[in-house]
Amino acid sequence: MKKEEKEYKRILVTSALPYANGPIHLGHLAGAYLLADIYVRYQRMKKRDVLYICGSDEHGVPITIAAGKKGVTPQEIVNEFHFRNKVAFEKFGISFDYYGRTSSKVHHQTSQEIFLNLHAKGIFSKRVEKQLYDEKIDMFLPDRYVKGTCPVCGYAEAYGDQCEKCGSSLSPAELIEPKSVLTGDVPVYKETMHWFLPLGRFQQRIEKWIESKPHWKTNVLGQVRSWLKEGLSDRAVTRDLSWGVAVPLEEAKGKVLYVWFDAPIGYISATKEWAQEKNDPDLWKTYWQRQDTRLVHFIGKDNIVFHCIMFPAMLMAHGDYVLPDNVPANEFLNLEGNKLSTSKNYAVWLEDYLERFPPDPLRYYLANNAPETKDADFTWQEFQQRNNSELADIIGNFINRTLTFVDKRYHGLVPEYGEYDDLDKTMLDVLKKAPKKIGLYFEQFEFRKGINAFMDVGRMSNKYFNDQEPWTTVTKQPGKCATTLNICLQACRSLAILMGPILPFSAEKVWRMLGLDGVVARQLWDDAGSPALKPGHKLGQADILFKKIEDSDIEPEIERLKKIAAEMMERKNSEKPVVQTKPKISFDDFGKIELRVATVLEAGRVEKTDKLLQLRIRIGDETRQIVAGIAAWYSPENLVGKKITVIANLEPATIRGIESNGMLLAAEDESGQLSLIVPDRDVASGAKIR
Ligand code: B3M
Ligand code: ZN
Repeated sequence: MKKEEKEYKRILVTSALPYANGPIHLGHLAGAYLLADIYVRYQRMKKRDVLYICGSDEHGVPITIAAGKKGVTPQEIVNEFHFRNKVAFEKFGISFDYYGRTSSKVHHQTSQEIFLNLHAKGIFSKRVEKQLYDEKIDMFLPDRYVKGTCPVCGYAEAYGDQCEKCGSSLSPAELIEPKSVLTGDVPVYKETMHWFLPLGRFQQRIEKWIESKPHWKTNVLGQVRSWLKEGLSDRAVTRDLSWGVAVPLEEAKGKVLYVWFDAPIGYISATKEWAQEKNDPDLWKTYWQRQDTRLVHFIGKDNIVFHCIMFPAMLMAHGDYVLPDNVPANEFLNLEGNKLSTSKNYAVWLEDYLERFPPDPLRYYLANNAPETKDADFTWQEFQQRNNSELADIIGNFINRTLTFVDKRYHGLVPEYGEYDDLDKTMLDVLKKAPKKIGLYFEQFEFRKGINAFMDVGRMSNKYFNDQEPWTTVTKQPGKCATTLNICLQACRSLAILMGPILPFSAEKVWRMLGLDGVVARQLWDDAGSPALKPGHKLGQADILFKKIEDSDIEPEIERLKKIAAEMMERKNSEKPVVQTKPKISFDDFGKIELRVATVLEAGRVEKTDKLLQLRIRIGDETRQIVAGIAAWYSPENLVGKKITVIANLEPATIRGIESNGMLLAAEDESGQLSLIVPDRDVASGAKIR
């Protein structure tokens, strides 16, 4: 939807702060960085006041896990990857104005100030919670530090926050036989105090604010509205961890701020550091505390709730801050048809890419194949094809044939133009309209359309060259030929400006080949529409703009990924349970299990999951509630009245906050098909199974 135009004096753009626990890969670029950079470069060429902020997210459990795996401290791991990622982004042309880091002093101070501001206003609620605690190392265990059996699918290696096999999001309390990842010990429950952000208190304000954003991308609005529909619950903003921003309260010694509380504040602290570098320490307030700032967060879809609900709630509670004008979140990028897996090295790392290819072909392919509204897939073959038959054959070819023709026939000088014929006028009109047409797409975050519109200018330029046949008119109608090549040179200059945000390195190269001073990045975007090359202007040296990519350049990469994908598939299959996966038990052990026939009285979906159903069942004259991971196979309405079989004497478990008092029996085969185990004759509910 179009948005009503509000007058903004400046634009503040952020990209999600990447965890400094590993290198940058294509999925990062396609998610939160490349499109943001195109947007920012375009806005700069529109001569708007735009500030582009990012930095390393250096706290949180991902960092401590990575440090633990490498046997280094969290500070050492973030130091390594903060600088590696900063350099890789720069080489790829991601033009941050400032790239900060959340382990900085300014960030810790800013986070603590904001926490104390909310605390002083009584925003937080405090609650004593029981958390899993590893007595051997005297440490509370964050969710990722607990492993156990998934209550939904029985996978023995599920984490406390998620089961990687069936995808269910879990809490440590739901795991069966939880174990500490650090010591293997069985953790105990220990009481601990935490501070909570009562998001429910901001539900109405956030709903009203979101409803004022009908122009947001549907994938973002869809996710936010489903969170709001379920009702916002309290979010813990403190953790019992040693690595992070210390909670600035006497009574909270040993606790740190939840990483998703401090990380978005990283945008603010990085802006403060930027302002300090500008020797104008208060300048950050102009961007963050003036309502005529347009704030745009570029993120991946897994960060929507934090940028559209939690961080705005914090800023609303604090007051004084602008709220995001837009959060154009991208979906995910897959790789050769499979999900990226950094742990299995099933990824294309930016540093590796840059050792073998220039940045622009990847910028072009990733931006033109971006997961703007649905997941996208990167293949090396298509990368090669986009470079060779689009960049090289359309843009590179047109510019090269124009420059070599002028070099040969006009000694490298822009020829004088004469009378314009219809084809000339059409071509000049295409150039005139291009900046507005492409610019509008970029303003609306429709980058694929904007890039296609740019390529259309290249296609029409080639067509114009062919239709005017300068290789014939050069002898038969020299005046016409001169006009044709004059207009082709104007088109080359327009293309250089229009490719500026997308292909910044190639744009500067074309600018130099045209013998022009200055840099494309400082040109006025709208100038792409006017023919500014003067007759007699001396061109620079023509050169190949886009080198063709050969099969031999990409085959090793394709083979490497194929091998890893095969290993992942092999591992997945090998996880398939053989007939006997558990130790033998005695008849007496089996006798302890109480198996009964039950009748389903009611059935319903469990909110926020697509795997779980909540059933009210009758066993004889007793009714009870159980939760079952069968939603992918059975709809609730088809279960009412059905006779099923259950384990009636299982310890109750709490699954997604719902007490489950028993477990139904179902069989799942290798193909993933699942069937309930049901009596094949009509026996009464409560019937004993023996
Ligand atoms: N560090 C990146 C992620 O979830 C996370 C973003 C923080 S933005 C404030 O992959
Ligand atoms: Zn599972």
